[in-house]
Amino acid sequence: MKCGYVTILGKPNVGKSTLINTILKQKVSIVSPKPATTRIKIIGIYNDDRGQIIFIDTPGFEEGKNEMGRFMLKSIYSSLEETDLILFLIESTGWTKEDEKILSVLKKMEKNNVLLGINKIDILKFKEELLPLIDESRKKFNFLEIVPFSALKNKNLDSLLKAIFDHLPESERFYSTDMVTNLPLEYQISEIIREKILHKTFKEVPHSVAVEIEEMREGEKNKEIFYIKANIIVDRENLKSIIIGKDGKMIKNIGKLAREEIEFILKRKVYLELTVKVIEDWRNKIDVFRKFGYGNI
Ligand SMILES: Nc1nc2c(ncn2[C@@H]2O[C@H](COP(=O)(O)OP(=O)(O)OP(=O)(O)O)[C@@H](O)[C@H]2O)c(=O)[nH]1
Ligand SMILES: [Mg+2]
Repeated sequence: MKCGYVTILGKPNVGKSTLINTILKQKVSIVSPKPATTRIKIIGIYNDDRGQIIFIDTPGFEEGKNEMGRFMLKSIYSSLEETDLILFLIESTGWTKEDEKILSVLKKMEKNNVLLGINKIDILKFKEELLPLIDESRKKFNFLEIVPFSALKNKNLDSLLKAIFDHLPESERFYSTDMVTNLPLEYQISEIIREKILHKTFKEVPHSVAVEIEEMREGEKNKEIFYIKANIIVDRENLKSIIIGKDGKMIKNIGKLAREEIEFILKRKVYLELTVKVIEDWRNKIDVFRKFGYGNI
């Protein structure tokens, strides 16, 4: 039996979280078309007859622009030290400067346990374009293997899983087979709310938002209903009105989408109360973003 840790590494938006969700057939990590969606290390556990893979989804690798960003980067480095395998992702459209930068870090760390995943092959018009890219990649670094796939369209993920199992150590499973993620329920719920906000906002707004669960309990009168009170935190006063929207339309819409998904996970009716709060420059306040669950290494 094989078992071990696989850290997924790559620039923002390359499809790390999508890959984990597709393999686990469950949303453990939120996804959005905006870069820098993931903020913490998220663990997703995959099991089959061959053994167990513990995937670690990391935030997109980029220079920390604020305290939170620097903490995110630190947490990526610590995963790279501890993991059995590194799955480095690039896009099928070719190597970018950002990819090269990540590769230089792997070289500097003298890593010899790196698989290269080429994601988003569905956007290629001609599949022949892959061969030169694979050749070019092989010349750049001593990857254990190079596997092209599409995380979104679930293409060639069998080959990826095979490559991972081939290179994992022999071991019994670390986690019981019914465990899919390490995320506490409270954090899963706050991430679902944040995901809906990410899909509805633009430019700097998505990055400025955090979600904090203030209260989570059974309804007082009606025990069937689960009551959740959450605060949407923004880092500037003028973003408050964007989140609330004209006549409160935006926040209502975010609340409805989030509630439906939370009800699906909890398998019960939910009453979700959302409030918008301003905490000036929260991404530079360590004790604040730690409280939201970010920056825990
Ligand atoms: N066409 C296509 N799009 C994909 C594929 N995989 C992911 N995407 C899209 O790419 C965008 C980013 O996906 P994420 O999974 O959030 O990317 P990430 O690497 O986790 O991003 P960060 O958390 O910001 O670092 C989303 O819009 C996905 O739907 C793929 O195989 N094909
Ligand atoms: Mg992500």
